[in-house]
Amino acid sequence: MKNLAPAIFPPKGIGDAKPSNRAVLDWVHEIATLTQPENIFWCDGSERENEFLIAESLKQNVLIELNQKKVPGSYLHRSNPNDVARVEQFTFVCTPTKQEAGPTNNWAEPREIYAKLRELLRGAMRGRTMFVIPYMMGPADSPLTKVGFEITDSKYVVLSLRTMTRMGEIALRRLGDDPSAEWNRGVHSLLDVNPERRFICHFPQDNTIISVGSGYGGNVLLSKKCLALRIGSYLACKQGWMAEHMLILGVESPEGRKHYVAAAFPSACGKTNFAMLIPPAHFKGWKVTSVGDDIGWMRIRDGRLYAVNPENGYFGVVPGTSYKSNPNAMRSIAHDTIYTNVALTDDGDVWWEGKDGDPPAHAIDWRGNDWTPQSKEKAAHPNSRFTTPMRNNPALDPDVEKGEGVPISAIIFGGRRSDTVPLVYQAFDWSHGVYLGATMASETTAAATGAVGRVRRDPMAMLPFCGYNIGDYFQHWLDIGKRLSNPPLIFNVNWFRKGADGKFLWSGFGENMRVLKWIIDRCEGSGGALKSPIGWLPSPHDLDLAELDIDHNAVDELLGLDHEEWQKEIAAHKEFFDSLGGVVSEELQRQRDQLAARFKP
Ligand code: OXD
Ligand code: MN
Repeated sequence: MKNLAPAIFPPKGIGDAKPSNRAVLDWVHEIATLTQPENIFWCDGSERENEFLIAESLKQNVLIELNQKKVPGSYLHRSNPNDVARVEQFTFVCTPTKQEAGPTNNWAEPREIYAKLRELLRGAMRGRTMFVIPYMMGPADSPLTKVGFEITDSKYVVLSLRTMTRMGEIALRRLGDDPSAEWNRGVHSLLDVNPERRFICHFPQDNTIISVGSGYGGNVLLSKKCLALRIGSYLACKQGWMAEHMLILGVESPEGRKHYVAAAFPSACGKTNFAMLIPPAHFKGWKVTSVGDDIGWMRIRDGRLYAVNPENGYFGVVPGTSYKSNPNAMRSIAHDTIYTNVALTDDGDVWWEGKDGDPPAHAIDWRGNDWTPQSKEKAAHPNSRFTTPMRNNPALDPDVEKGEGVPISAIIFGGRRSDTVPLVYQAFDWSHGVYLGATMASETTAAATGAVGRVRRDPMAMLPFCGYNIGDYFQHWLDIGKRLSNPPLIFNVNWFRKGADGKFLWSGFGENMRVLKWIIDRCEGSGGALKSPIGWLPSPHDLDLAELDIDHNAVDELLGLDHEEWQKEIAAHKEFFDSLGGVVSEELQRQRDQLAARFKP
């Protein structure tokens, strides 16, 4: 087997930040005995450690140095071409009974899969360094904050977690020495990066994750999808809070009135773009700030939902990112960024499809091959990524570190739908809003392996991330609503509706401010709307469309309801609920019956 991650031997003072918590030490000892690494590297998250690991990664070709004048502090990583996206088919929720994992998760019996993983991990780190990474998810003083440890044999993981989490000493301090304290155990090994030995396994009852055989971020940065969403959602249900696949943004009016909004869109549907939206010139004085671009943890306080972003950085989709589509993302990734699977230009810069300017005459593509604009292959992989600190974002919200979180006025659901679903509408109440979330659907993207462009139901954008029975998850949403005296209003948006010519009807990006403004108006009780069978719909004059180049027919189409399409949609909702095998509560079934009844003359 090719040695994918040869051991490194750090100088004194690096790699020796051994934690003092007995439970952690015992666990590390157990994993080291099993995997037999050459040495153990105890990460402290310091600058010195980071510099050392970057230097070693450059030597071992884990990173390629970019032109430091063009993209200071930035590097390129190429993952194995067989390993470029999340692998939902190899992702498991391992609960004592299949019923606890529910109908939407792959399930494995814990004892059997532990035994299988143990065999795969036996001796897997021979000749390699085992890194032990302490990290914290959430602001330092938040009651929602969780501590995790990731053991890994990948330097790319260490360097990425340093950006994506609050890593090192800060996490050790938060954990303390109590051996019974709650913390997540994450074990990752590249093994031989073979799809046949690739498993991403979650053990919610043990607060444990084991990921083998992959080096791709979504499968191996265990803080993110694995802890903050799959294990997080399980803990949230047990402990009475919410872990959601949501961006969080702040919107401030020229008069200084501020609202926070959380929005759940499936992977690669524009969460990062929406979180970093820059209002068009017409909205002079309006400000949008980002709290988070992917994950929101929310808890109840004074009858309202308050949210924190558990993450510390962005792991965003690169292709299509430009100064036109997302200037704040471009500024964020202009320095101190790890790029994965983008193209390398001859002058050491990075390039991807959709970047501003002309394509380079020659580049090295994401696989390491020569590329020219005439090449049939894409230069950057469609799911190529940037890993960048949230501090790089010029529009970072000032309250991002606030432990109590930010109060949420509205929750938005959305997906990629060419037809049927209008640009925006509002649920009648919380339960109806839960129904909107539970039945949302989207055309699939390159963020996961498999067919692209197929409409699939993706409840609350959590289909691949809900770590327990989806029926219990829906019920948790309904129960949370009952505890809120001042619940957020719930909306559904669709930026992706197409006209008969197959072209998008809505220009999206910054212009989404117009939709956001209507949402904020509704939160303030001032926005107009018409009652429709699916919820409150704006009429064209309820949206501020001034100075927007769009014709009336397109607006009518964007806001229109086609009854025939909706009959199909309602049938698809029924089919989806039926496919879940009886786990959907009567309350949501009733919502569907009421929706169908509202379409009857
Ligand atoms: C992501 C995803 O990487 O949702 O955020 O796939
Ligand atoms: Mn995501």
